[in-house]
Amino acid sequence: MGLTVAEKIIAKHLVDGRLERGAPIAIRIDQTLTQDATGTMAYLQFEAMTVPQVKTDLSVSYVDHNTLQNDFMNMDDHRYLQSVAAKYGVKFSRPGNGICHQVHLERFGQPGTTLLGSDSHTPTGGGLGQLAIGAGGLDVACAMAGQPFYLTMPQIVKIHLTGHLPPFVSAKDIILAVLRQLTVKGGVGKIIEYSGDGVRTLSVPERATIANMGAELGATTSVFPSDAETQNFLQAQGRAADWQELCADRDAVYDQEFSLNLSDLEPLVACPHMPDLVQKAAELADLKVDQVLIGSCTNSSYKDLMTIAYMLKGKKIHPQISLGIAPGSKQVLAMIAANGALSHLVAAGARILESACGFCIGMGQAPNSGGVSVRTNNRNFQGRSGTKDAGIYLVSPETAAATALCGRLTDPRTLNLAPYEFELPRQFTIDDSLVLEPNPQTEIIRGPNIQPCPKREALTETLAGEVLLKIGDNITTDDIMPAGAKVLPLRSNVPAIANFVFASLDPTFAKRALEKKGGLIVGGENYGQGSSREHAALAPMYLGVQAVIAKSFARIHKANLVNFGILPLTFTDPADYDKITQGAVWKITNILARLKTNENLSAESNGQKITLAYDLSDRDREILRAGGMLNFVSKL
Ligand code: MIC
Ligand code: SF4
Repeated sequence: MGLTVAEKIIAKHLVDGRLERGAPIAIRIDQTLTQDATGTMAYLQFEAMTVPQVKTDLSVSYVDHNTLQNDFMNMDDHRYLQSVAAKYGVKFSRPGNGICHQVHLERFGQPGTTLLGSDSHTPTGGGLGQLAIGAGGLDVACAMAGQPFYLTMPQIVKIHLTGHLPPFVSAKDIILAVLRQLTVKGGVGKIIEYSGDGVRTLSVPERATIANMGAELGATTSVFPSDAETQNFLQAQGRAADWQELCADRDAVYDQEFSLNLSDLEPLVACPHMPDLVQKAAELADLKVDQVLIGSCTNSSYKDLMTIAYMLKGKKIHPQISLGIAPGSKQVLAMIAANGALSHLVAAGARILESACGFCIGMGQAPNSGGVSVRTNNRNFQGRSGTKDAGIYLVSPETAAATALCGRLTDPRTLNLAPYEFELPRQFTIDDSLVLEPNPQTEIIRGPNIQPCPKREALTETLAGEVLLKIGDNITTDDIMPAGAKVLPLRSNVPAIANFVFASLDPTFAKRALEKKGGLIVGGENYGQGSSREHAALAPMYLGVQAVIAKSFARIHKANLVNFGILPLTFTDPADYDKITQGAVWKITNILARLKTNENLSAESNGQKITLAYDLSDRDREILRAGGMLNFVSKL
């Protein structure tokens, strides 16, 4: 039986388990990436492991999320990250060098290798044929310490692409079409693999856009084959030696198959407040828009910026629109500056923003109240932009540029422009001077904002806790642990950031949890979707949360809950969700014994009884019994 691309990479890296769907496996990790918002904790945890140097082939620490530097805290984090990277053998991509996923694709990703990143959009590397997976910071710290990454062997879904994109229809429209079909939970427990003649028509940055937003499907990762197009890209990045061919065998077996004819696609829009609420741009033509933002790890490549420069050249943006553009990397910015494309953007009226995550994570550019903001990034969760009642519409760069010109949401095909013929440069501008090489002699610098990672006690046999919060389906990690300019500077200070847990859903949560000395959270389907931020588990742990009972969980968040010793439990009968009311006290008994034998748990409140399940590997259950990963590894 033949193998898929993902199976080939996993087979080569398998250190434990069998290549069987649903089986627990462990894979060797070749490369890691971290970013500043998750990185400080990851390196504090790595330091606690007392490993002298990272054991991966390559580890890179990026600073891209928080570059506002409102006060000392932010720059303190940068200093800590720079010094800890140097000491332990990690390359350091300085602020200004660009967004981690864009830079990693350009300068470091390699077909056929594994990449583990403390950011949910790490799968961007799938555009190069790399098996790139997002995880919590602690899992990445373990990978840097030389441990394998443990996961459940995902199902593999094939999306067969045929045809070619019509003019002004873009890679973003492909992934929006996939999201419309599969929804934000359609990818949970799955790897999405792209194949077919249509793949050949897509450049690596376009493939990366699609793989990037596979995160919004909840997928473990997405992966493209590595072909002649991949070779061209790597060659143009001066990295011809990093290329290897990689494609699925003809008789590879998939768990699900879909096909998509690119020639039939049209410009699409994800409407507020979920990336899968997809409509045709043409259907929203009456929507008046206040702001357009182009950038983020989804759509800030050289191709994206050249395309919008072509569309805006010689024109002025609509007077009602504020247009912000953040090129994804220093390389992109340097190239559009050198070839004059930047001047077209500036002349059209764009505000040029730093090459960083910026608006995508609510670090500036919050829309006006009740505003309509059309953006090229990947998440439009309510409030993430910094303005709770704003509506965020996710689109391609082409649709964004057309909208900036017209002031209303505009299908770019209606501008009747001649098609833009993009050609991949034969040689990208290469200047890695903002990537610092390690130096083990470096002394680590810790400002007052750098606080140690808290631990918890080992699990007890019985747990009794009040239901502190009962919430519905698709709760995101942005709901659990908001980001934005106020909260992000506290990522290295868990006691301080814990005050903001569930702040936008229930501002009293943190206070109540502390007063009650912890308790339980009850959620619906797909609890914890979105970002990989482990603070969405770590901060609740600090507040004493002992278990989350939900209808189902998103992959990365579930792993983070286990890492921090919080039980991720599910209902055996979904109707039991209705039996639990906020404020009630539930008691769960025989926990240690049942986790050991992998049996369901019984919970009881005022004479009512329910049975709770969990889907955890032997190792996960041991980690929970120990009270989390840090206790678990210290016992090894
Ligand atoms: C995001 O897009 O939500 C982030 C910010 O990049 C996060 C990481 C974080 O919260 O630090 C992610 O996607 O993992
Ligand atoms: Fe940064 Fe946004 Fe990408 Fe997250 S999704 S890595 S915040 S650009």
